[in-house]
Amino acid sequence: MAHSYDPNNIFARILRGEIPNRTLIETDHTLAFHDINPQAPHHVLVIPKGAYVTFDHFCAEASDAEIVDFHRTAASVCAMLGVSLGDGGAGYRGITNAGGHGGQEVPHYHLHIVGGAPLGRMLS
Ligand code: DGP
Repeated sequence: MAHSYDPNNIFARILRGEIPNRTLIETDHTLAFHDINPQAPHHVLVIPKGAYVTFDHFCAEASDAEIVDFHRTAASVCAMLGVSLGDGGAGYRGITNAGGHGGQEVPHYHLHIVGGAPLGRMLS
């Protein structure tokens, strides 16, 4: 079944400039901005500019350029936040929620990057 994308979801409206956001990085294909309700000292959302609902939808339909740009932008966010192990940081967690069982609230694909404090184990 095809993914159906709601063009009026909150992140689509952020991308259209209808709702303000605190941008960290913007590229041709990707936007990274601070979460409005941070769950840790650092909580950034990375979203593609294209209309994709979930991780699997993005991977199936986005171009290679979009997919590479998305991940490089996410890595740049880690560097900017100082959480990357390569820069001597203490680490972070990347999370994506998909659909009802995944607890996804905003139906535009996004990667949460969370860090700045020990996060404990989620899956054990
Ligand atoms: P999820 O449950 O994975 O769909 O997470 C959605 C996240 O989006 C949640 O952590 C809160 C954040 N969020 C919702 N509305 C806004 C908004 O208007 N601005 C920003 N910056 N973040 C938002």
